[in-house]
Amino acid sequence: MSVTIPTTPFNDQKPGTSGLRKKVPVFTQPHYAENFIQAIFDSIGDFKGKTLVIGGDGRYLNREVIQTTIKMAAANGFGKVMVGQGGILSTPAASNMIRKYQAFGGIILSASHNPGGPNEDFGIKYNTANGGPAPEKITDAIYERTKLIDRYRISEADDVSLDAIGTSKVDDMEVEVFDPVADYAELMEQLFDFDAIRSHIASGFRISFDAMSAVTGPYAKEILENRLGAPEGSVLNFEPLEDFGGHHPDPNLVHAKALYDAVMSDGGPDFGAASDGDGDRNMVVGHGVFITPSDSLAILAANAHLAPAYKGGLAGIARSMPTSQAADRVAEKLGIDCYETPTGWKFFGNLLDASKATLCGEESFGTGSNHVREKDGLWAVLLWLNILAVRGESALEIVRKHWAEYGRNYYSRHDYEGIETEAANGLMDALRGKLETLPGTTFRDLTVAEADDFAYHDPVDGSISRKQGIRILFENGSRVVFRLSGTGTSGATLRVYLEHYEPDPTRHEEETQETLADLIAYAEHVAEIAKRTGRTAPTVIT
Ligand code: G16
Repeated sequence: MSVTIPTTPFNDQKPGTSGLRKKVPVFTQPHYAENFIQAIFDSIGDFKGKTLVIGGDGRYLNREVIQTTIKMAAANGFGKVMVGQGGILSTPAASNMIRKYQAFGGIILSASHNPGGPNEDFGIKYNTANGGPAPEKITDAIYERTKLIDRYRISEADDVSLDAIGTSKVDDMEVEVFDPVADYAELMEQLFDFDAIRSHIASGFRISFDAMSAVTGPYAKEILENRLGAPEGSVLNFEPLEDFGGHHPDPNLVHAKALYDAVMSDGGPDFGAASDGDGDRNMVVGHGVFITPSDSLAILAANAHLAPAYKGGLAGIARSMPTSQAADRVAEKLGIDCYETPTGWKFFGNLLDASKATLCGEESFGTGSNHVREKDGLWAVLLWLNILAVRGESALEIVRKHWAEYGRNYYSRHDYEGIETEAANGLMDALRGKLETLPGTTFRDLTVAEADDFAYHDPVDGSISRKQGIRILFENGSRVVFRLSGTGTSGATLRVYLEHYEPDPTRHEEETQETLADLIAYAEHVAEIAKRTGRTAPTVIT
């Protein structure tokens, strides 16, 4: 039996870069999650009798909202839901399930790399039938619906058991609880040369993978240890925990520092990697070298043909605008297109669906391909392992050779987290106001060539997305980009992206922050960060 519950709108349900992310106490307000889920169902067309995939990253509130979603799906007329066992399903695995089983769409419960727990973050995201995050026209429609919503429908059935694999019913709707790892592991076996990776590991190549007490643990255990033969203990923090052990499940140099230090230490593993809360991000570290996400995209693109799935070459590469231009150089050499999109994986969907791009990547530790429509942390690690196994060289050698061939794009992102929203908006508005006056101005050895507010014209559907970040480009090829994060849950986060291109191989071993010092000083000079935000240093440097 289902019932219709009257409700009133909340005024803060605008999806950000990747779905709706809020603190848990916001989500646990009566009707809050239900309103948003109903707004999704009201905005996605006719799904009567169709299948919905449901999963999450296991964080605090995951199980409760999964039960709510199942009951609302039944009351709204879905024919079937497929739910990851224990409520667990990584974001890339969810994308695969939607595609493989031709579901109408999916609901993913995650706040990605943000911390979890009773006072931390939670999130709800809708993915469409191609397996990718809903494009802006759908997220805009969902937001408009949240402003008017006056009722939602929900079944009064009992909770479904999420722990046993099998099928059951909620009213007329079928519920299938499935093994969240099996289909994904099978897909990875199809893409990569598991035999080559297995023998490389058997010959003594040592890897260490930090699952950060998040969703990737069961996937990494099965694939890296069980199927590829990495010794037990190669996968660290493999049990998904509701609060990620109190840590940020954010694979970067700050939050995955223990792994980084271990790989860098004398006698440390040959290769280390970490993934985030919902398994779509990756950080990769070779013994002796941290590989920036931008460099990783470029190196993977240059070597992808060494893996079975990409041996026929790439159709094109896509990167988000703030991601360094290292991949552009690879695309140029390969004679393929390189697309520059706004931040947000949803912008890659059209390019992948239209076979314009095969590999995509972002500076925010995301890399992926046309195998699903989400970025994919373990996929990136396996592509690296496949390349390392075939080339038989260390990651450090591969990186150095890549820089020697293409030049090095020194790159860093400075984040100013939790600043006042008004101050952050004021800073961006002031920058916008002076864009026209910047070309031709100089600062130390830098001369501004161009300055604009990035707008993206989607080459597939013709849509235009404006105000996607301020770019200041210098005559020597360097860049500074300013934008406000769309994934934070308190105040605003200013991101400053810094990039300097160095073609000279004798200057490829410099310290990154020193190399970027003039650009860092310019960012302060042009944006008046300290004066406007009261911050004299970034919160996080990656
Ligand atoms: C999400 C998006 C990414 C984006 C990242 C950072 O990742 O899917 O495309 O690059 O947020 O966005 P922002 O700079 O607006 O905070 P995830 O891993 O958080 O889902």
